Amino acid sequence: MNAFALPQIKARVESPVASAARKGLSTQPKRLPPWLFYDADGSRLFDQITHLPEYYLTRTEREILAANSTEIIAQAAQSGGTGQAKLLITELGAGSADKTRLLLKAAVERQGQVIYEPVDVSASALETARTRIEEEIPGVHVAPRLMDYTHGLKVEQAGAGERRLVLYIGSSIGNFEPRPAAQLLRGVRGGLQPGDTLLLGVDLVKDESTLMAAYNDAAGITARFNLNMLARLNRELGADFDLRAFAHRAVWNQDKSRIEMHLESLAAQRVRLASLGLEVRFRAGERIHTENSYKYAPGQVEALLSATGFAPESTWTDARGWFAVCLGHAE
Ligand code: AVJ
Repeated sequence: MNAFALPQIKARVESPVASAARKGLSTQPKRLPPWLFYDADGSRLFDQITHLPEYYLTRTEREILAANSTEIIAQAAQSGGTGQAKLLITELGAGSADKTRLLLKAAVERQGQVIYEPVDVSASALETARTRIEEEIPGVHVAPRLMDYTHGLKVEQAGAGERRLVLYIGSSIGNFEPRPAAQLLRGVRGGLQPGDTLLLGVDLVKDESTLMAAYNDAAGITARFNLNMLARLNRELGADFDLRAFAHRAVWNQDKSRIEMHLESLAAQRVRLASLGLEVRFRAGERIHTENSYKYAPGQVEALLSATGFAPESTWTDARGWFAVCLGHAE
């Protein structure tokens, strides 16, 4: 093996962005995965979405957590039988800090000190979460974990007298089709001990006009968020997508109980992705499927938990029944 071989080999390994684009734009129908939304610009746009009047998800879940955080923390600490445990709080994704803060405060009130482990593939998101949380909530020690939780959760076992509470809130599970969603939760269960708990936040089925408005906001921020995926490929892969030649489409798929987001080509066109050496053709009206956002029917989140090794304990919802947060313990 000569010393010059290694850099060459490395250069041939495609980045996750490059291989997602190559794969997704070479298949029919075309698709790009939703994690591609979240570069720095996309994360900023998503944050703006959470403040939109039409986007009820974030503020509804926050309202549920604000009203019930003490009870949620108490149930998690006592779950699966007698005894009082100290909670160790793990969050899948580092992005929902604002809502997490409500639960961390309740945990600090109950037990004084709390270890909080945000798990994310983005080092910068973890760093932001660490500084923000440690500054704002005395008593919380942040222990970031840089990893991809979609293929199983590898965490240390909670110590004696301790229990882990895993947070998977914000309707993040909504991006996954039923089978991968169950696989993901089974992978989480695999990292837990009986008595550990999972708090899962899901968006619920509601009238179509409310759902549609949340993904077709009047200010056009969701459109920019969707189109940013193409802008990102332009920036990172030297692609030449003309953003004016694609349009944001969000539709309600009643059969599958999901909002789908697509990018629709407004003309027949060819796009070059320079660093992939790839040219992609589009027909007029052809779509790239960028996201699914599943909406759960009452009882479905409990069924999903039961099917993946968790016994559902309690479900909290808002007055309109728009969003649900469900606690289950590992069996
Ligand atoms: C972050 C996956 C919960 O599905 O509502 C917001 C992402 N997409 N607007 C969602 C999103 C369009 C969001 N999740």
